[in-house]
Amino acid sequence: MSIDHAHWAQYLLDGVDGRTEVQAITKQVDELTLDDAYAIQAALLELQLGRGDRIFGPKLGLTSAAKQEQMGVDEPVYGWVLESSVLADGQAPLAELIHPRVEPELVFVIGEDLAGPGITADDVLDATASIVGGIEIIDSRYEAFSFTLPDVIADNTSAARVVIGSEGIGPREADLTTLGCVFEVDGQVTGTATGAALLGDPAACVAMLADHLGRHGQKIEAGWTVLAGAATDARPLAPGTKAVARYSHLGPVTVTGRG
Ligand code: OOG
Ligand code: MG
Repeated sequence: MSIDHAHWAQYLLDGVDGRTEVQAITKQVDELTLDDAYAIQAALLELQLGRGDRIFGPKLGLTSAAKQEQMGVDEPVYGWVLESSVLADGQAPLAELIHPRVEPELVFVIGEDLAGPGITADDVLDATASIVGGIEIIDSRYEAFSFTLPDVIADNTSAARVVIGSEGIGPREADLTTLGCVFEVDGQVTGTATGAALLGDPAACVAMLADHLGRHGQKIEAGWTVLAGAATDARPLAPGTKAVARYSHLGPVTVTGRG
């Protein structure tokens, strides 16, 4: 039976709008291919852009062993961050979210278009204006934050909110593979990693994203901001919880759960 992409996109958007968990799609259909999953994700993005939202940039997810092991999914995924999801003040509105978690992100601010296929890590550094730190607030729309690979792709890779640091560096000012991150939640270190935790090289992850978009007739556009994926596992964000990502070379980023 063929999959109704528009139907499942609306199903997931209802979960976002209603702040309610929904049952995984793969529990309700015989087969959900990765192509179907990305088609649902694209339909969901169209619904959100149709409401006047705009693309802040694409994201990678599940690019580290820490994340793949936490979620039980062993392949990277690609999704979209919307402008409306960027938090200027680091205050995460918990009343608008289901069961949010926080995770540190390496962020590429893109200066020139990157059109795949055939993009290399060097091409990514050439096209990058700056590297900054970030924290992503992910919020799977699925029950118990549990999903298979095609489910999480359809659900726009759990994207919910993001906080972007302000102090960055040029893309070749530091070796991104040894750039360090210490992630702290309420003063406790919950994870540490270097950039190499992201499939060996964060810039290579962004190259994979460019190739993925190229296969869909899209490119990474100048002016977009790209999340390369979390290098440590994600932690629950409760009222009053304060998460801090401290980076070597980059300014720190803080998120507080509000509400
Ligand atoms: C999927 C999103 C993963 C990352 O940085 O690995 C992600 C999830 O874990 O819910 O954004
Ligand atoms: Mg992430």
